[in-house]
Amino acid sequence: MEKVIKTLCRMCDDHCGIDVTVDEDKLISIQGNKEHSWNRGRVCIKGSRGVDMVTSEKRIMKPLKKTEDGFVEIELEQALDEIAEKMKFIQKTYGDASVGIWKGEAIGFAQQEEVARRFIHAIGSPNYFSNDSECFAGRWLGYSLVYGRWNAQPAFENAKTIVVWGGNPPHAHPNMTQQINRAREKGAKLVVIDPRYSAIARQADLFIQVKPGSDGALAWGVAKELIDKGYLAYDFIRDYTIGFDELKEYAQKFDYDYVAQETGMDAATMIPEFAEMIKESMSATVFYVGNGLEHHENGINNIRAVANLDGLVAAVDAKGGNYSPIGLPMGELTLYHEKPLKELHPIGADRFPVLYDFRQEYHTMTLMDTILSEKPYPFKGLILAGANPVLTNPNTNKVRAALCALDLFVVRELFMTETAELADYILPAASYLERSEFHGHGGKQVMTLTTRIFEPADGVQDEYQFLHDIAHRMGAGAYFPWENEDALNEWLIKDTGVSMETFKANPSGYNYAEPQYAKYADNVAKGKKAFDTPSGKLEFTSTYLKDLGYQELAEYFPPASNVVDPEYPMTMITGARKVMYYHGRNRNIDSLRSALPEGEVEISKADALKMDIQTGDWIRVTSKIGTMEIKAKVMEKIEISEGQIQITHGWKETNVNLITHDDRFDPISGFPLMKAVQVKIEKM
Ligand SMILES: Nc1nc2c(c(=O)[nH]1)N[C@H]1C(S)=C(S)[C@@H](COP(=O)(O)OP(=O)(O)OC[C@H]3O[C@@H](n4cnc5c(=O)[nH]c(N)nc54)[C@H](O)[C@@H]3O)O[C@H]1N2
Ligand SMILES: Nc1nc2c(c(=O)[nH]1)N[C@H]1C(S)=C(S)[C@@H](COP(=O)(O)OP(=O)(O)OC[C@H]3O[C@@H](n4cnc5c(=O)[nH]c(N)nc54)[C@H](O)[C@@H]3O)O[C@H]1N2
Ligand code: SF4
Ligand SMILES: [Mo]
Repeated sequence: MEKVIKTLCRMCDDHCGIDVTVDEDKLISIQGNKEHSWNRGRVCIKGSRGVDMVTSEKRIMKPLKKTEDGFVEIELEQALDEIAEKMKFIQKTYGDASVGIWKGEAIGFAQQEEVARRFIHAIGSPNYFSNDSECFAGRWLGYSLVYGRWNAQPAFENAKTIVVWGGNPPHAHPNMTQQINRAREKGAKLVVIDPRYSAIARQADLFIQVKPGSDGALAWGVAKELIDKGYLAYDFIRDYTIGFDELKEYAQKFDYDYVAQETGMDAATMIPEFAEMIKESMSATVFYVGNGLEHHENGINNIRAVANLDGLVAAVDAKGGNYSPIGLPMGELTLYHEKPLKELHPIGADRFPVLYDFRQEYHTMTLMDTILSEKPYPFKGLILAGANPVLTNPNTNKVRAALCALDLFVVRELFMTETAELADYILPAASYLERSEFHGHGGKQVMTLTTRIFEPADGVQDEYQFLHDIAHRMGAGAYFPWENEDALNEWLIKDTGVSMETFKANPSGYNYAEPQYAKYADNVAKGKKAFDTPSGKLEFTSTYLKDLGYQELAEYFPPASNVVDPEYPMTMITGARKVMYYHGRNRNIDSLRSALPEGEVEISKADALKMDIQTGDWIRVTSKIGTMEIKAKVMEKIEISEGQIQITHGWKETNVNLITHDDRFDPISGFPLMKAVQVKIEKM
């Protein structure tokens, strides 16, 4: 008897509503849930292929322990006992902080992230790591430094001008593309800023092709234009911002000539055109920043410079601007209020203090150095879940060396990966259809509880159960009083005013609140700060940053790649998403792999002609970090500019992170240089 069960897709972090058809305990198919307000029945190519992932014969279903003869299967109880014993031994020998936990993109955020933080803190270590050392936290920091800790969500559907700045939603966020399309049907204009003529760029009313890492110059040029033309939200600026005079003065440097020189664009034509569009929409302008701005040595200031534009036109908490959704008061799982963290000496909190202040997490690149150098203290034990840093962190050779140097390396996975191969123990993880957790949906005030459609097989555990079992074995059980994930979920919603029955009755999402705009004005009316910044205002200038030795204004520093290095004359972008893959994932799903069977370097026709390169030729790419080899794909049109190449990460055979930088960072966020890497290329 077939039946359809509603839950959320987790083949990416977009959480589309899905209808899962099962026959007894057999998974038959996955389709879009038409009733879910987020995706309205659509799923992408990965979503439906979730069937192949969950039922894959390649899945690891028993705990594995590394021995001299390779990996052998062991019982779960033995694995848990041994891991807990070794963790205790390491802490006793080298200190409490010598162990850590690392949560990857696949586990997700919210409760899964908080459980991981809680665990490591409960056993006395502050060392929590995640993919956020190179993802999203850069954008969040950039915005939060301007607006205060602020969850900026693009309200595309009500926008009149949409600016996609360094993102490519058709590949990376299919639902955003739908939202953008719906706004455009109502007349919204689309501006895309990207070095590549990407899928979204092809749909733009105005496409601005910039050199990688030069976005700050464009943002300041736009600020100058808005100021010169008087296209400003004067009342908002007067009442709710600080630093406008300084901003106005600094912007003067960004005339058309300077912006053209830095970005390579036709600034004299395009900046006025861009500003006219903004004038038509003002607070209904969405400036949406993607991952393209984060992986740079000047990333945060560039993002701050874009966030400043929100302030100039009051596209802040606005219908059609960047909106900060009202949250549900879920139970707080982290222990920061109970146990002071700084006293536990998190690795290098002094190196990137802003990252630490805002995120209470540390930096995976520094972790590699710490493991190898044992400075400032030995770090010997790591639990890693839902990540594959051998493919996804910069400088693969160092990542491998560091992970191999650990005394205890535990990986929680569905599959044998390049990272799992280095582990002492591999523990089989529950897939998204075998666990139950809460997820919110972008700027919508909708929360969905996912359905555990299948019980995890013997030996397979969800993340909570595993950490619960280890914590209890290590004497930290008091922090994990909830017997299982369901009990935890009950606790999480206890103060929300929404019952479990309500969530279960609404598997297509429970809409707990209506949007509320301009909350900063309400805050003032209630005698509170308008924004959660030191000044209480939106900060064009930050004394917090100044006091830490950074620039008070979002000053622009040209990327190193803007000056051609004769030894490494090309600029490499990495990581442009492909819809069928997710970082290192899905290469083992034949139905997805057939669409793009191998990695490739995208190169302009002009460069290919100069070097006599044709599609399919092998190319050697070298940076100061290392060398890799990969086949060429010659781009026919303006997809990529002369002097630039693009390589998507996530390929085992052609791993671009062999040559990305773990030694060059944005100084505020610590994000690595992965999108304006200076390289040379040779035909092999
Ligand atoms: N299918 C698929 N979807 C994904 C992912 C995946 O791996 N696969 N990953 C998910 C994750 S974790 C993330 S963080 C998001 C990322 O989401 P997006 O940021 O939308 O991802 P990308 O497709 O890489 O788009 C980045 C764009 O920035 C451009 N770019 C590169 N450098 C610069 C620059 O200096 N300036 C400007 N203006 N643009 C630049 C690139 O050419 C590219 O088109 O995607 C998520 N969605
Ligand atoms: N050069 C370059 N490198 C990049 C980027 C770039 O743009 N350029 N982008 C970076 C970004 S933005 C990010 S977010 C990171 C992401 O990098 P990671 O955090 O390493 O994420 P994934 O590669 O998606 O790794 C997820 C792993 O989790 C496993 N997995 C899948 N489902 C589950 C599950 O339910 N439970 C468990 N326990 N495991 C599961 C998968 O099999 C996979 O091996 O990559 C970064 N790396
Ligand atoms: S965008 Fe695709 S992979 Fe991501 S949640 Fe939706 S259907 Fe799943
Ligand atoms: Mo990411």
